[in-house]
Amino acid sequence: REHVDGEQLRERIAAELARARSRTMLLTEVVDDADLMRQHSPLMSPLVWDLAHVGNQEELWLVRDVGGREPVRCDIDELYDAFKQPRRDRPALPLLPPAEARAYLGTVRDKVHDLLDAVAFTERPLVADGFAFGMIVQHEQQHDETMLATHQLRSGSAVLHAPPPPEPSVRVGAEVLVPAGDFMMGTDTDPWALDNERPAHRVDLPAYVIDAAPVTNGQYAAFIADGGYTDQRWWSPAGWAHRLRERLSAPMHWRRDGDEWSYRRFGQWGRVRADEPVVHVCWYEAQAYAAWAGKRLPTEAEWEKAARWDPETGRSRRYPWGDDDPTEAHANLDQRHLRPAPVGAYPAGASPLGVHQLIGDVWEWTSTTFKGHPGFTAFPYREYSEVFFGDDHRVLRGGSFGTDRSACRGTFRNWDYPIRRQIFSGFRCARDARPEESYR
Ligand code: AVJ
Ligand code: FE
Repeated sequence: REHVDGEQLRERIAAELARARSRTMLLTEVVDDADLMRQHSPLMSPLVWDLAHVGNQEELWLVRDVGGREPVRCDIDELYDAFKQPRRDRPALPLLPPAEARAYLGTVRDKVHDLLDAVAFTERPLVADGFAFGMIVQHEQQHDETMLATHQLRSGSAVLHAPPPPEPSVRVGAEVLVPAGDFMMGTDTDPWALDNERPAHRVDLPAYVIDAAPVTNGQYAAFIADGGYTDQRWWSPAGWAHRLRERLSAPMHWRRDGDEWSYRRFGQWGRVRADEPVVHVCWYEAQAYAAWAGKRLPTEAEWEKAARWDPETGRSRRYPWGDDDPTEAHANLDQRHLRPAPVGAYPAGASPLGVHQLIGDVWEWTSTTFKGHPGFTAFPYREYSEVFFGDDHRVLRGGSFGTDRSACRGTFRNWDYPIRRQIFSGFRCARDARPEESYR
């Protein structure tokens, strides 16, 4: 483990906690109390549940566990336990009203600052390199992305506004060949990496070809225009059944306007832009598109090798551009723009092989079901990821415009059911390399 000076670490933690909290506040201050208490979709919690849940997790892990302090209030643990309360039932719970929830978050945060001053970053795994604090920062930021998805489902006028992302500054090719060979997947060294990203392990892959950019609205509209949604050939049996049941005919939030598609984004209708990555598609739609295009979804390992493998040194890096943390020039993250950026907008974020926009813009579906890496150990709790291992969930990679940089890196793993599309999900395609391509 890298040695980090305690004072510097304390400052970094305080800054990251503050950054997460200002986003939480923004997302919950732009609507009134009635709106915060309302359920905008049975898929989502009322925003006021996420709000107090963020404070409750911070209390459980930092105040009680790391700090060994007296509970702030144990009477609400059950209410904000995601496993005891299914999302659809949360609006009926006796939740803390917004003012009380905000006061609770403030009390917990004051205690956290108090214990942060006193904590020794010993080798105890929970506190080494400030791990528990990093986990809580990422937890709050993940709920901020969930709250942003709730905002996208909310009806009524627009309350969130952001400047548009940068325009394209380079032309991006169609595909990139990744040569055969092994690479290091996962990590042992990233101090705030979560349990499912560990341990690092070698994975050998045959040569493959991956799209240089996420599939765009223009490409996806061509699939629709070609009858992609009504041609069973492209769909898996489960995907076809789901398509019929839900009458899917376009990405979520799309509407036909004469010859064009429009799209409702955070309460405002606008034209679908052809060069922007498609978002709000489920895994079944992504899989059908890939089949129609004569390709397939990348495996999770293929995605990660494209994002991290440095052909020059053979090393795996933290990000496509290297080991440095993301800046505004690298990727569309941090809810800065509230929409995916057109392809070609982030040349500085490309990988050495020329794969663009792997980080940010849209979460990318992979063909892989969510399992532990070989040698996985749950830490610090089974309910973060281990209880979701199995065949039910597909892995998504790379983060979206709604993801914070603290909860996004080349090893970061997200997962969801293959029917879900209220998340900021898109995809890119891959295919096996043809023999004449791999021996160039
Ligand atoms: C990793 C995004 C699937 O939101 O369900 C939040 C993150 N875990 N609270 C989720 C999480 C516990 C999780 N995802
Ligand atoms: Fe949570």
